[in-house]
Amino acid sequence: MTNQDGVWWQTSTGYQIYPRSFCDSNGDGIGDIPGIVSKLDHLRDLGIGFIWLSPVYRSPMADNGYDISDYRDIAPEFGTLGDFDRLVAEAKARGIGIVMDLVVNHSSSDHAWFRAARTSRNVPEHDFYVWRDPAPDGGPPSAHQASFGGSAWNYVPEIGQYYLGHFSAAQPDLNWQNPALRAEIYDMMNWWLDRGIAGFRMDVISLIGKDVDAGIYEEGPYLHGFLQEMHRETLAGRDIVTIGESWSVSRETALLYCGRERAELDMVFQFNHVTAFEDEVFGKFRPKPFDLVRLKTVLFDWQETLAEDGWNSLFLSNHDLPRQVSKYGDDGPHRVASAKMLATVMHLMKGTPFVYQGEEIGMTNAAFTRIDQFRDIETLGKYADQIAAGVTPEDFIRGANENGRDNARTPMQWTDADQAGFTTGAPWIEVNPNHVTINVATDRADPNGIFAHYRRLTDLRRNLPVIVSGRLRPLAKDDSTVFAYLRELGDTRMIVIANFTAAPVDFSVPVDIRGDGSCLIASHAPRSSLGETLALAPFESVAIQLTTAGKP
Ligand code: TEU
Ligand code: CA
Repeated sequence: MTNQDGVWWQTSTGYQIYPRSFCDSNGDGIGDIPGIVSKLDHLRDLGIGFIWLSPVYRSPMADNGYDISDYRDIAPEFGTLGDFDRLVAEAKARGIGIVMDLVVNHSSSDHAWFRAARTSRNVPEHDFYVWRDPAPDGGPPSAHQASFGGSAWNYVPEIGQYYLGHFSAAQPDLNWQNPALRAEIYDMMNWWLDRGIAGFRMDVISLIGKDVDAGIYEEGPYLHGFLQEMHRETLAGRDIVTIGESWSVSRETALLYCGRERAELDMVFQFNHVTAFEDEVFGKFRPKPFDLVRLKTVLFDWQETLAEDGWNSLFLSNHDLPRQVSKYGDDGPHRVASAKMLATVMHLMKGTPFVYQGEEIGMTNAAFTRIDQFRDIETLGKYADQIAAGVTPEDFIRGANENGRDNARTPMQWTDADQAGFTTGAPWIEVNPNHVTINVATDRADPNGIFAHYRRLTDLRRNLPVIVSGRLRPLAKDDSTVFAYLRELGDTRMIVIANFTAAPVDFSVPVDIRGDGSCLIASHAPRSSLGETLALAPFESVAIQLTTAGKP
């Protein structure tokens, strides 16, 4: 298969659902699978091809499902296996596949395997996890810190050993060195694939090849061997899509995961454009100022890396990241224009775009003022660590409001009614008060709304091969106000130009893209020709297909 084949996951747009916050069907304040089924027409209208469903497996929900206690069952608060099968069938009837989240770097500490593993060194499940003896002084075997705060090593007095919880104590790492464990996972994957799902998004997959004793966690020496084995045992020969999440993948290693001849994954979720703006010491809770040239450099470099082989995923938001219109655009007076602009520049690059729930109506960050409003295990764990290190609560909350994960997790805003039409009960996390103006019903009623713009983008992708397969050439790389590029396939040339700022900009149009054409999509008045300069309104974006290009 080559990149030019235009397979379904290359011509489609993905949509991520965070089930807890999407739609509650029974008034318990928690989104659920019947709620998702009731909103499938909204997604069909948006024109997406598949849903990436964040975890719905049985879980004590320490990390909202990224801590699985039974890989072959659905969390009761989300529904039943029957509800899940109905979701797959109802989505399929609307041309939408269901991509499940596969969380196999770790399980929940409530999983039956772990409950057995911690009772004795002599049960087979013991070796399904990563155990080490105490250091000579009785303390943890290494200084490794958990992502969500505290030591990554947790002592179990009954057996006198520590287990590894790279994320938290509630998420013990699975021992991929054990072949019986790997066989259990492949069997489970086949069980879901045989139910008719469209693929997997693989949570922190770059961690499974770790060498703990060497202190190597990310992209360890066993990673690609395991992924190739997984491919042979489960993925090969199936018409599915696989996306591996990795916070460490670089341009140097990307093709090891998704190179066509590798038989591993179809694409990766990479975060180089996100980590570029994190503080080296304090991380995401003390973000660096935004810099458009830096953002473009990262994104354009990835376009180049995966131009001939592999495949890009295109996203600015997900359930771990702030709302994109708040982070990269303007969530005040220019909210609508900037939401459209961000969508345009992301969706028209080469790769598969992912829309995070609520992005299609320009949902914004939460603005919490008290730590008790936050729910996220990462935010609460880091709060404890950073307060202990002398950070003030006010400073911490400022950082959490800017970059914390709860921003993406406030309930989906369906209507202007109480609780935004998300629930008839008390939501598990507060609804953003701006739902009275920002909601699906209001936006969809507006022919110039954000939803209409996204719908146009999904439609263009399905119908214009230059968007799927064209080469990308960056334009005005060093311009700190405009995001612009050219896509080319045969004789077809498409230009995307976007003002990334809240001020008007006069863009000097490069000579070889001046000419006439037709407007494919525009945030403001349609434009169909490019002269010497293009006067762009704040956050204005446009895509033009040139017909007389190169004749200035
Ligand atoms: O995220 C991986 C991950 O590393 C994030 O926790 C990330 O570091 C953090 O948001 C940025 O500070 C995946 C899931 O997407 C996330 O929701 C889970 O909590 C995590 O794995 C553990 O399963
Ligand atoms: Ca519910």
